[in-house]
Amino acid sequence: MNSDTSPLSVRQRTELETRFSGCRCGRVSGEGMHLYRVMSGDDELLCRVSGAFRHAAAKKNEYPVTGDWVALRGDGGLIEGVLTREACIGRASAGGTTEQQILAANVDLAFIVAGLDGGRNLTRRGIERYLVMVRESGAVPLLVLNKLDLCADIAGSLQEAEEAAPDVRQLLTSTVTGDGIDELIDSIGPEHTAVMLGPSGVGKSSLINALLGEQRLAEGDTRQSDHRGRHTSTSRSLVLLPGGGSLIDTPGLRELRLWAGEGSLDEVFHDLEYYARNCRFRDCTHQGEPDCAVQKALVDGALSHERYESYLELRKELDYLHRRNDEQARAEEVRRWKQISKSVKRFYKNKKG
Ligand SMILES: Nc1nc2c(ncn2[C@@H]2O[C@H](COP(=O)(O)OP(=O)(O)O)[C@@H](O)[C@H]2O)c(=O)[nH]1
Ligand SMILES: [Mg+2]
Ligand SMILES: [Zn+2]
Repeated sequence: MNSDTSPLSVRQRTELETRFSGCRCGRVSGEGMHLYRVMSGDDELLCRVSGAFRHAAAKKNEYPVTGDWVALRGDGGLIEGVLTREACIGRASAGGTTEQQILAANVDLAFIVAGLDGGRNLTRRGIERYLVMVRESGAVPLLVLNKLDLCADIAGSLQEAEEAAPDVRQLLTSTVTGDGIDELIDSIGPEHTAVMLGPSGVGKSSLINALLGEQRLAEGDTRQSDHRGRHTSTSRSLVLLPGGGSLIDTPGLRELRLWAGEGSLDEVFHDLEYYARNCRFRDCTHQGEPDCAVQKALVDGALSHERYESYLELRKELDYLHRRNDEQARAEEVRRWKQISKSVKRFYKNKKG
């Protein structure tokens, strides 16, 4: 990557020059099992992480992900390190461990894509959930309402989206008619990285192909009788846009378990937070305490029950996550002390012997 035009942050550039002097810089554009596709200058390389990297990495999420800037040794092929990430999109990883799984690194802009073809492709809950994830990352969210050509009730859909994401810019698009595609392109600055988020089948890959002006990514055919979308993307990939800027495609997440702090939730539900400021208790849970201003807004009809319910649901999920994380941190602390006391004992034993 030419360091004069690359969108590396100042921090990352400094890191490259100090910690990884003599290394080449590249950007991860795809991930396999143990292989990474890395763009560096005009080259596209298949890389592995170096032995030293593997040795030093303590957690899974320290390994490269799509969008990462990496330092390559020699003529490439070996990843020596991952430059400290700027805004990352992440979720709680599936399975037993409580760890954040990074879906895309170094993103400036996040498109939350919903389908206007009715049914389950546009749900307020879905939008709110994705929005919490994006707020947590620090990237700027933008709501893309796709399949405009299939929309029966545009005004109604817009209002629903507006209620779920009151202060987020909306774009109406169709990959069939080409509506909104130019605006979508214009929203991505030449040095920006955007990511496509949203459930499977809403048209993320189709939108990227429309932006590229070619069929680069596999699109799923929802008309197929098995409905499983044989061709839908199963991995993340980063593409460069002709006019500058990069775009990361993500496969639809079957399960979006949130990884976020209270602050991100409050940001998404700032209408509710606005009322909450007038609750009698500062730690009011808005579930029956006296003088609760949120309950009052519900009774007055200023706040919809749907939104209130969805806030409670997401907060419950995040509370659970935070509790789990605390427990895990405590368990790790205990383990660490046990290890220390063991080595202290060993030390004295060896001294005696
Ligand atoms: N009618 C219509 N169909 C679309 C539009 N965008 C995508 N599709 C179709 O929706 C299906 C899923 O698209 P795809 O891009 O694979 O969705 P992804 O899973 O979000 O990447 C495919 O059959 C596309 O042809 C659109 O704007 N209008
Ligand atoms: Mg796709
Ligand atoms: Zn309250």
